[in-house]
Amino acid sequence: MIISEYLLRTLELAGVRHIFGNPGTTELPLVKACEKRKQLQYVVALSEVSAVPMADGYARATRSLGVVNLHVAPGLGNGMGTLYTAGIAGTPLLVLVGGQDRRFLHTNPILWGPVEKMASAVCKAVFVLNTTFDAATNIRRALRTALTPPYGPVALICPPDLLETEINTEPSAVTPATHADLSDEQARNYAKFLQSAKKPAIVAAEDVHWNNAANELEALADKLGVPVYAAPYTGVLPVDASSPCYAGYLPPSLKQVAERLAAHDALLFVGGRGLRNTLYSEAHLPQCMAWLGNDASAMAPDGEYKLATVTHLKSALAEISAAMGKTRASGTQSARAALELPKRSAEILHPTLAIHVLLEKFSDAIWIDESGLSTSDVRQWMQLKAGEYLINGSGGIGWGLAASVGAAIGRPKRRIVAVIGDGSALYASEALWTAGHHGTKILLVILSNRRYATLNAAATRLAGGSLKSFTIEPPVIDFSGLAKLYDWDYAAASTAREFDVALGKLRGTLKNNTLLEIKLNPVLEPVTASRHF
Ligand SMILES: Cc1ncc(C[n+]2csc(CCOP(=O)(O)OP(=O)(O)O)c2C)c(N)n1
Ligand SMILES: [Mg+2]
Repeated sequence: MIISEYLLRTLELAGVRHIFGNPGTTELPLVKACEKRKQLQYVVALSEVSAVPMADGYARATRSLGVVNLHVAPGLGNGMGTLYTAGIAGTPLLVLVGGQDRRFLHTNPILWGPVEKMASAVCKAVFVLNTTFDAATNIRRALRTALTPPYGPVALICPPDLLETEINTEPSAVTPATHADLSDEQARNYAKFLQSAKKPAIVAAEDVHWNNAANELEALADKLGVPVYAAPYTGVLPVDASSPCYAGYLPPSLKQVAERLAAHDALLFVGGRGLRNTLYSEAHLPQCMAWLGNDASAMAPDGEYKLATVTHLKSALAEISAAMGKTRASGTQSARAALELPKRSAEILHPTLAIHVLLEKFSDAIWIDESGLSTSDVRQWMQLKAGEYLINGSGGIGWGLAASVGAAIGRPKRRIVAVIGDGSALYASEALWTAGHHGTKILLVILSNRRYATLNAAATRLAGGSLKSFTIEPPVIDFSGLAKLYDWDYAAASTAREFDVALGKLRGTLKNNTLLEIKLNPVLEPVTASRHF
């Protein structure tokens, strides 16, 4: 069979059903081979800027490998910002990069460039199909590396002439490498670490999702009555937000993190590679710390871990619970501090109330949140399930809208709600076309404050006040035009009364992809805005 068929059949055996990409000449063999497959579909995105987050959103929402195809040097370059994001959030992605036909590579054909060098800046490993002798092995090697933790993007560079060449090898399933379980002694040490502390806490991050360990984490936390914080910028919610142990997301300011955790004398970090933070602040975390996760590059945020083990979290957390023996029923009270809502007025639409109503109405949805200054409000009141609240995780905006399209393609039976700031919505808005083309039924809520409000909040702290450059009007961006461009339904609300009417029309299953624009008065800030940094 030809190498492209070998590649696709090997991917199918790993459960891959979609390849997201923006194709070019170098992709002809791959696209042609995809069209011959029954189980596997090539999903066209209108740019690489949307193809990568689509594959990432798909992977996170389905907890499986995402595959994305990028077109030689310019295509890979366009995808690098969001490949970076997938790497930070630890998403397993296989990146099929179009190589250039090797028969004329020496003539410097257009689109050619240092693709291996470029890919290696944002991928954990880069493999190349060089000859008929190494092609099958390198396909298998790339796939196995992508499926083995710590997860992240893995590149496979595929010259089209080689993809069309025959090899005499039958595809078979690739076995990813797995992490070892904890030994009895290790499990006892972690149990002792938690049980000998007066007031321990757990800080959880993405590995919990990828290791399918949310239930075991909750059981462990419950057993001791320990609160679970999501580490700042965690790209996938690691524990049910409705669980009493969920203590909320830590803010990305080290100073605020230290304040939130000050009452705890011991911290167990579960997954993650450290605390992602922004805007310099001095902070000290004097607690005794331990770590469990998939990536040995994780560093203690302050000092050194007393215990650190690379392991599979699902079994490790269950082993630690078992090693604790019987504990007194903890009867955990909700670990999340309550906060009062602003007063409702029919003629005003407060951003906090808008988020609160959306969370109540769509509590059963998978949420993609890139709502700028409103993100802390979402986390304050959300009751979403583990794995069903997604954020970019890197701070790189322009990810959420396209990620929601990938999530909707991967989870067609679920309602997908994306809440996106007006600035963030415009980095890769052509993803709306792919949604229309595939008949998804996404509810996209755009928070239209005609500002980069987040940057103004930062400027207020660092530069003495808002800056003119962060106001993105005039002209006022007309999101009804964007909806029309891609054949989405459109609704808008600028008062609580209009918002109620618009939501009333969104009952049940949506008939079409729907863009709901919330026109906000920028003077009204989300009540948790101060937690943003
Ligand atoms: C890829 C990328 N480019 C630029 C930025 C800088 N940035 C941070 S927040 C922001 C504005 C977000 O605006 P919007 O989505 O409207 O949300 P708001 O701040 O208004 O709530 C920008 C440009 C970034 N974080 N990532
Ligand atoms: Mg905005």
